[in-house]
Amino acid sequence: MSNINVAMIGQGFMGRSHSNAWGQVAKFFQCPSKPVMHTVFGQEAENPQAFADNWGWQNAATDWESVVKSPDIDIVDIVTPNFMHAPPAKAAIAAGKHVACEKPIAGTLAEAREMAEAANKAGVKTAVWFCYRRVPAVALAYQMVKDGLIGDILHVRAQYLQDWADESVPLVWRFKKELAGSGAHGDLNAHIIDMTRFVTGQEITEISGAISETFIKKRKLMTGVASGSIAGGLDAGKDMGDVTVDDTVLFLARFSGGAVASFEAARQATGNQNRNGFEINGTKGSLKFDFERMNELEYYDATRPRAVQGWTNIMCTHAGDHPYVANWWPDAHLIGYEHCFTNEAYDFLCQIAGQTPTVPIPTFEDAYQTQRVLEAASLSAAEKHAINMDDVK
Ligand code: SOE
Repeated sequence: MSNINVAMIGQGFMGRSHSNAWGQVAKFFQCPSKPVMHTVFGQEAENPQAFADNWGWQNAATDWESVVKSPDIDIVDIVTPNFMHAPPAKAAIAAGKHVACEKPIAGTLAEAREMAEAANKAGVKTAVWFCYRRVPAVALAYQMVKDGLIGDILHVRAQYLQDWADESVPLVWRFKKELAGSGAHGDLNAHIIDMTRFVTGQEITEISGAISETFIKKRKLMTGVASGSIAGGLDAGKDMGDVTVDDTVLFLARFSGGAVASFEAARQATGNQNRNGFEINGTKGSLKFDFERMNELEYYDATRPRAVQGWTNIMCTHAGDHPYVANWWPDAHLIGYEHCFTNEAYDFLCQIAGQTPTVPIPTFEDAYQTQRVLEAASLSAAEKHAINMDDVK
């Protein structure tokens, strides 16, 4: 098996989940090439050598420009905060590398468009880590919809609710528009826009209305952590820094197949720690998913005799019937959040090798379509009117 050298740009929470994925994938999957954890980039203040030593990266670097151009590197994987997605991605594409990037692909629509156009022109393979497509239950929902098991889709109800962003959280990069692009909207609605586009196989054609709110308008500055001090630097000299992004965005939409939809992203939805999910109602049945019960998919089969119709709870852990699980554990031994990243690392290696991934991978072009919806919803909330997606390029 040939080696394929990976460089990761960034560290942090996603750096840990991606390092785990690149280190595990060849152990659990028959990969078309063996990923080598070649180099990790981090800022001096983040001690990339300690990170490399802990996670098994062969080299550490503090100069991402040279890393992405290195002839030793085949794949560049970007896990930096949103404002630092486009520069390394465009440089890596220009150097002919295959590029994977965390979501949302960019902080702005213009950057997302530039990244997609550059990738299309260069002909390199790209992937965006919308990891929830690779939850077996979500991949099963995709297959069930594709097989017509719930008929024509009428309603899509999606929410991604968290409750970590209370007043104790200091002003980190996620709360600054210059660094994140948006708040819960780009962080969480991005996931459910991608997930519902994936499961339904349809595009959003209209944003019918939207609302955005920032409940906590100022936060304590923090220093010492690179991304945090960057955020703090934008408010240097003050005790409290201004939050310049949303805490929650809700919007209504229409899908190309005629369904109506509601989306809600929130970071102070007390009691919902990582409640990412959907309910999709069709003419022949319905599907319900809740990431806090990520191994399960609920299915209502309306073709059954009315007397015995009811919600069925499918434990999506049966090898051969449910995607990915044959590579993990026996029935009901369950998988977790980190397995979705390893599943995606495998599918990206397949995509690069010209093989078909288990389920479609969101490329930069695909993620640009999600970014268009994010932008349209933000415009709708700001201008307080419906937005036709044809008007958002
Ligand atoms: C924080 O909201 C976060 O880490 C997101 O950025 C991730 O994309 C999501 O998978 C978990 O929550």
